[in-house]
Order: sequence, then C-alpha cells, then structure tokens
Amino acid sequence: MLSNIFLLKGNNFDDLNHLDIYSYPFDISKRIKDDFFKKVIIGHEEGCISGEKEKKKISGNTSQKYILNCVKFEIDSPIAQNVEDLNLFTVSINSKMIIGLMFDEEDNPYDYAEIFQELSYEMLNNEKFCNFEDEFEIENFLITLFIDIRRYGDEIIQKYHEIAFQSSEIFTKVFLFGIDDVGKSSLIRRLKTGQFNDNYFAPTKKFNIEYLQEDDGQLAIWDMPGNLILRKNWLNGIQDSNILIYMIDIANQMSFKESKEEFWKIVNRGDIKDIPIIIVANKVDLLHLDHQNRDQQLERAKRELMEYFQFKLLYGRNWDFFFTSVKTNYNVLKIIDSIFSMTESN
Ligand SMILES: Nc1nc2c(ncn2[C@@H]2O[C@H](COP(=O)(O)OP(=O)(O)OP(=O)(O)O)[C@@H](O)[C@H]2O)c(=O)[nH]1
Ligand SMILES: [Mg+2]
Repeated sequence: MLSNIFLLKGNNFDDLNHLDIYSYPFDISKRIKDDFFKKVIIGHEEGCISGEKEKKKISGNTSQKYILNCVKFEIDSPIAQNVEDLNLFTVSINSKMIIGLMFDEEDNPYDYAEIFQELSYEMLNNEKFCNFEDEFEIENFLITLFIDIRRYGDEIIQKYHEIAFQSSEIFTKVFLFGIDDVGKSSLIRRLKTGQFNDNYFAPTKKFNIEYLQEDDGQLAIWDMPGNLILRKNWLNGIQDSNILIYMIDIANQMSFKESKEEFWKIVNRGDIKDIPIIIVANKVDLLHLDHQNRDQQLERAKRELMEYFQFKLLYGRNWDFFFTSVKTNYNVLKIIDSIFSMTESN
C-alpha cells in the first residue's frame, strides 16, 4: 500500500544540501537521516543510466491524449529503489525535481508505473494543477496525487490480487468490457436487482465483480471500467475468462470509431482467440424504431454495424451478436442464455 509521497526540488541537483522537501501525509524530512534524499537522487540517476527501465518519456505515449505540441513538464519512467530499507518508486520531472512514492515492503512498485506517470503527466500538463512556484500549490498537487494513486492501489491492485486467489472453477467467468457509458454496470444491476435507473450515473472506477446464481450455474461477471485511463486494466482482468461480452452504445455513433479500436485491440490478442465473444449493441430503445418495420430496421442496423466494426473478421471463432436495451429489458435474458450455451459448446 502506498504510505507516503514526497517531492524534492532544487535549482540544481548537484547542490544536494539545498533541496526543498515536501511530503504527505507524514513530514518525512524529520523522520529520516540527512543523506537519505541524496541517496534517492543518486539512486534515481543511476537507475536511469543503467537503463534498468527504458527511459521513455510519457509524451511519447501513443494514446491521443498525450500527444501535445508543447509539453511543459516531461515525466521520466519511474525507477524502483530500495533506500534505507524503504521501498521507493521515483520519477523525475524535467530532470529537475523528483517525486517519490513510498510503498509497504511487500508491494511491487511496477504495478503502479503507468498510473504514476500518467496521473502526474495529466495533472501537470493537461489540468495544469501546479507550476511549482507556490508551496500551497505543490502541497495540493502532492495530496491529490497521493489520494488518486492510493485509491488506484486499493481498488484495482489489491482487488486484483484478492480475486486471483479465488477459485474460478465453480464460476463461469464473464468478462464484460466496452468503452465508457455504454451500459455495462446498468446491465449488472438489471440482472442482480431487476431495476433500471435512467438517472444512474456512476462511472466504474475499479473491477466490479458480481456473482449471480442462475438456473444453469453460477456466474462471476467482471464489469470493467470503460474510462480511457483505466482501460489498460482490462488486460489484468481478462485471464481465465470463460466468455467475453463486448458492449457498444448503438445510439452513440460518435463513439463507434473508438469502440471499434478498443474492441480489436483486445480481440486480436492471440491468448484469447479461443474464448467465445458476445457482442451486445445496447440502448436499442434510443433508436425509436417504428413498430411495423422494426425487424427490417434492426436488420439494417445490424448490417451497418457488422460492416463498420468488421465483425466478419471473427469468422471461425465462437461469437454472437445481438441488440439489447437494459432500459426496457429487451434481450437481457438472452445474454444469460447465450453465456451458458456458448460456454458449454466451447
Ligand atoms: N436509454 C438507455 N440508457 C441506458 C441503457 N443502459 C444504460 N443506460 C444509461 O447509460 C448511462 C451509462 O450507464 P453505465 O451502466 O454506467 O455505463 P458503463 O458502461 O458501466 O460506464 P463505465 O462504468 O463508465 O464504463 C447511464 O445513464 C444509464 O442509465 C439502455 O439500454 N438505454
Ligand atoms: Mg460501469
């Protein structure tokens, strides 16, 4: 678990006697020996030089969000260090400042590598949280970064470790994914409680795992966060899945391109090629289909989706597609039936 965060700032790291030190929640400068921070700086530099970690700038990230013409703060790859028996993870900002995370002994800092870099980058360059000119600003930045990384650890990493220990044999593991706002968590609520709430808006931030007892067996449904930053956690949860469900918001055509890219990023992975997939085009109630031509209209919509998403490339795999409305309950139970029929035949 993350226990503390600190920031070292000086005009010049050659002058290690004149550093400004900020930390949260404990004032660590009072608790540890004088030369601790020197060792941290030297350890960080050595880690970079030895190439223990590829020294890759986050500004080179291919994710669209990080491509900016002018990057004010460059964040290097984090370096794991053990200084005075403390388990540390450090990044440097513009090679002038160092942010350090302190973890419990048993933690693996590399579980936090991406979130540490991305959050720092996002807060400094996109949200312009801090210019490092004002103490209050720096403290505020550190507190926010600490809380967000700690929450990530509690909600994603700890949960992942806990669940990895549970036996998957008695459950059919259903991996439910898709970009944000398509209706994944609403589907789970509908299945669990029979309810749907139009005003429900609670983007999923962690692995949300629900267990369902159905006539044909028990399901463990892993509801993934669709949030852009959290999507990379899909790969932490997908192992040992018995079936994948990919959800699309049929009413939001603007999102199709993004949704298609995310779909193929996962589905093209060799290690999941034998896992059956159900593609669910949700929110069909928003299409305002007219009663008389409903079937033809759905048929046409399906053809267009097949073409756009290139689902034909799934040829040879065990897959299915159908429309749903979690709101009106249309085809919701069909999802359950398909889960059992497709996993049985697999
Ligand atoms: N009209 C309509 N709205 C829906 C339907 N399903 C979900 N919604 C609404 O869509 C919004 C997003 O639903 P969520 O279930 O939170 O979406 P999600 O995919 O879990 O989103 P993330 O957790 O951010 O990945 C909510 O306002 C739901 O009420 C549906 O079938 N029809
Ligand atoms: Mg959700």
